[in-house]
Amino acid sequence: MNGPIQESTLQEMIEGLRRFGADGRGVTRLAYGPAWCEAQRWLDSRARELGLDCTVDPGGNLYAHPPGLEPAAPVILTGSHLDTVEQGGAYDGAYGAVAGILLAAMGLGSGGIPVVAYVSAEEEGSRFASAFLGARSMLGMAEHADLDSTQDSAGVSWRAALEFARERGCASPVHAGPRPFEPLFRPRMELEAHIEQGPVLEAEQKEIGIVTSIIGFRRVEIRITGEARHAGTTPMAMRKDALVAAAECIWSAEVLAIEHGDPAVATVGRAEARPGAFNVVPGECELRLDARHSDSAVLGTMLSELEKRFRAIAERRGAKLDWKPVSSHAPVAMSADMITEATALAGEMVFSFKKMVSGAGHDSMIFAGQGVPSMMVFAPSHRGISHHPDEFTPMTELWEGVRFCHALLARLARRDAMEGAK
Ligand code: HGY
Ligand code: MN
Ligand code: MN
Repeated sequence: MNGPIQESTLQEMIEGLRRFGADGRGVTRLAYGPAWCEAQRWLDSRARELGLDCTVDPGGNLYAHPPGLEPAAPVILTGSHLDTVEQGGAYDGAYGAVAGILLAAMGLGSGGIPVVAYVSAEEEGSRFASAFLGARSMLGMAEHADLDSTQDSAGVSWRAALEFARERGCASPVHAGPRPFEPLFRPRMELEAHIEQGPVLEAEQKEIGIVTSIIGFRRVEIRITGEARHAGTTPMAMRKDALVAAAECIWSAEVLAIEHGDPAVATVGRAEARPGAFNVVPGECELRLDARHSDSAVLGTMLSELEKRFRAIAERRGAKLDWKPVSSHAPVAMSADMITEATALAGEMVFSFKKMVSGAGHDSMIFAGQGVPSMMVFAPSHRGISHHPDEFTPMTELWEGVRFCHALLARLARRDAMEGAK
């Protein structure tokens, strides 16, 4: 690729990436699947055209780095995730992954601590409910047993999915040592460019968001078991209808979140009733619950209250309830130092900005949770739409975010060099 990296480069790569998993409406690119593999190989080749070397790790994460960079070198990591939700948009994850590659390329030859781009394998939990498999494997946070116990809804294990990716050059062999993954680089800091996925920046006409903390969330799989019976001959008073019990649970989750007030949210994103016939009272219903709050203690209270209310509803209706937590991530603060530098820089570059809490989870929360100074820079989302095919941000606004991150990385590298010289 020749010529300077500019807005058209970003546009060409964002629009090129969206083809992988495009399903006529939105983008569905599930971790380690065929579209995901093709997308990762395409990004690898584009990064090499920009003068970077690329390495894949055993977790299927792609790194784009200065040629000849020693593994375990201290670096600044910048990037985001490659996977999407089902029927998602073209910017969630993709923007930060492409921006990371451009930022690493723009940093070539600038001296100081190297900037390394990461494209994490999986963040959403769309295929593997436990979520953040990418960032967790980047940081060595997994046991060999997890590779078999972590399975998708078709019963395909993480290990088998990695094998599929490895056969396509998208992952390296799992380590034989005590842990399957070891960090490839030592991140001294982590920076993630991402779309806001909410309406605030556009409504307040701010160019960027400086993320101060990321909300905590819990996810639970719930199974309600009643009695499947004939829909015509079973009197209402003699039913144990699992779907009606589920409906009351779903409503009680909304009531509880409203009782707590913002930023509390609770969502049941999926309800699957069986057998699903017109003329059979549903005997079973599975729910997927996601609840969030910026305060860890309140989040814990919300979850125990939800479990209590759900169990009371099932009991009153003569149904059985199984409650299976599948992921739990505490709220995390972003690096105060990085926020200070970003705020000062925004003033100097005359960027309109807003400091804000992220209501969405991100890879950065895994880095921050492991003590890596981390921060995020948001670009606005048009009408706050995300996790939807209509997700959109004008390219000029995405490019402004890259321009800001480029200046911020240079500032952080200088600061790192000065601290190193002390
Ligand atoms: O679910 C989330 O908050 C993120 O988009 N994975
Ligand atoms: Mn995301
Ligand atoms: Mn997302």
